[in-house]
Amino acid sequence: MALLNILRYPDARLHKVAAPVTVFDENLKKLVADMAETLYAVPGIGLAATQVDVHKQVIVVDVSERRDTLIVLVNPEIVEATGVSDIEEGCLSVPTIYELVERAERVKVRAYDQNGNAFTLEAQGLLSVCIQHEMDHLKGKVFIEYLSQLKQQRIRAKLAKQLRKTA
Ligand code: K1U
Ligand code: ZN
Repeated sequence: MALLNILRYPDARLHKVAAPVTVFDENLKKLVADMAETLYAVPGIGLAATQVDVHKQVIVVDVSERRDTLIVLVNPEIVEATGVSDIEEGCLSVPTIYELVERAERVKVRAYDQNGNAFTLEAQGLLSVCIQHEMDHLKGKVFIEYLSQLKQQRIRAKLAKQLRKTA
């Protein structure tokens, strides 16, 4: 297994649109294993393949307290969305920024696991918000792009300042 490098906003590669997975092979299993290892090491509660510069529709999520309930979503599709959530979001690609984004409170998601088995998942609360956030990454959208231009400008300035400090 290997730890993967996570792209940082405003890297243009975060805006690439991920392609559906068509082959469920050993390469896909290795990608999922590496993404899971990276998720637990960082740590985060979700990671999309886009964030590690792999432009395939693959997501790993674990919102459990014991960090022992990994969910793998390949080619995820939201088939039902209800309610409005008010959970603040963070992003491993936009460190130190936490913002509220309007999301559905509950989603029903159809997806495949890394072995090609289809399943349906009903999610609510943090799991629901996390899945929606990760699915946006697969579409090339970063959560701060829901915010006003002024807020986005301030965030970009803050991130640039952080980068100068660590350089
Ligand atoms: O996509 C990402 O960058 C991961 C992101 C997911 C997310 C968090 C909160 C709401 C929606 C989506 C993160 O995991 S940020 C880190 C984080 O929230 C966390 C890290 C360790 C323990 C608990 C939470
Ligand atoms: Zn993110």
